[in-house]
Amino acid sequence: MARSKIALIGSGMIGGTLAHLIGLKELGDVVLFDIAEGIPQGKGLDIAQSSPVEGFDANFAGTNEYAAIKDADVCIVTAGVPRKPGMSRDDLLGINLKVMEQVGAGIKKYAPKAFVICITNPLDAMVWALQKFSGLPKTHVVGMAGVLDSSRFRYFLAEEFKVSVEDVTAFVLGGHGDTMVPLTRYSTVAGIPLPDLVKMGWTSKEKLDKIVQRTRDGGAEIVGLLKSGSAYYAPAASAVAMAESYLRDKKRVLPCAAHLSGQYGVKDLYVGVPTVIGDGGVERIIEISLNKAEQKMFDKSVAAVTGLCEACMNIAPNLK
Ligand code: A3D
Repeated sequence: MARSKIALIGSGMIGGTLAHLIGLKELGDVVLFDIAEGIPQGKGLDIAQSSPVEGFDANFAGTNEYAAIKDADVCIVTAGVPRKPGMSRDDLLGINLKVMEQVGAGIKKYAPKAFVICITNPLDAMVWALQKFSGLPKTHVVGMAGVLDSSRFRYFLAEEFKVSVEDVTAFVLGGHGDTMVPLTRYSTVAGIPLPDLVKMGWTSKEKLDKIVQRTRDGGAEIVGLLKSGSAYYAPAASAVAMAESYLRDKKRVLPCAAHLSGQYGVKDLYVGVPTVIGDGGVERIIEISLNKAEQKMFDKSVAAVTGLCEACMNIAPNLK
């Protein structure tokens, strides 16, 4: 059976890390695409030269031509610019929207059957625009944010409770931004919900609130430390988990920015919700019931995403 073909549109910090992880996991052959000449070719060659040491088989092709992504099974999009300290994700909107138009046209022409995972920020608006520009089915265009946000939440909780990260599950809803909604009552240690752990004296409500806020600010914390660019190891690992669930039909339950057509009372918008990802793409959207406080936070998050999509339509009226 032929290996899967995975196209990485954007070969910067996340793109290069994606290529390396895909090789290590033997998920398929990789095409690294970028407008910068030499970068995708150099990264591809460098990673290929690590394969004899690590013992994995995969081809790595670097390119500046969209034709090279022809018939890709999966496209992971990181093309665009990342944040610098002091910038919000939304400050990237104008530049990255133009990039999404080019990327959407390239995917439409050469890889219309691909499962597309968008990472470019501001995520919820960019994935929405990418779906429209590419015209691919909504089940096959999805945004990576929730896996990363919940992974950050899980890591902070494991650190607080001094337990393995493996035994912590976390639930994050809403847009990828300051309005994201980490849901404590759906987050657990080995099945014990966080509010119960507070009652058991494992932590306090105040400490939990701080962890929730640190999760919301997780991206900015890394941007502040790196000073140029944003996080890339954890974002790449998160997108690879989504690609793997699709390629291996694992049907994992993963929080993703998915197209909503009435679920949670939201129409024609991409917002972070729990999904099932299998070989049909986003096969299911899981609707959980929210209490009043959670619904209020979710509504605020949806309003922020709506505002960003409206800003996109003002720049690119063909998105309407
Ligand atoms: P970076 O290392 O700058 O890589 C971006 C690459 O895109 C560069 O190599 C550029 O040359 C390339 N590029 C620019 N314009 C185009 C174009 N028109 N066509 C093809 N390639 C192009 O950034 P990065 O890899 O660190 O981050 C990539 C994106 O991911 C940024 O928008 C970040 O804000 C975003 N990001 C999102 C998350 C989420 O959780 C959603 C997390 C971290 C970063």
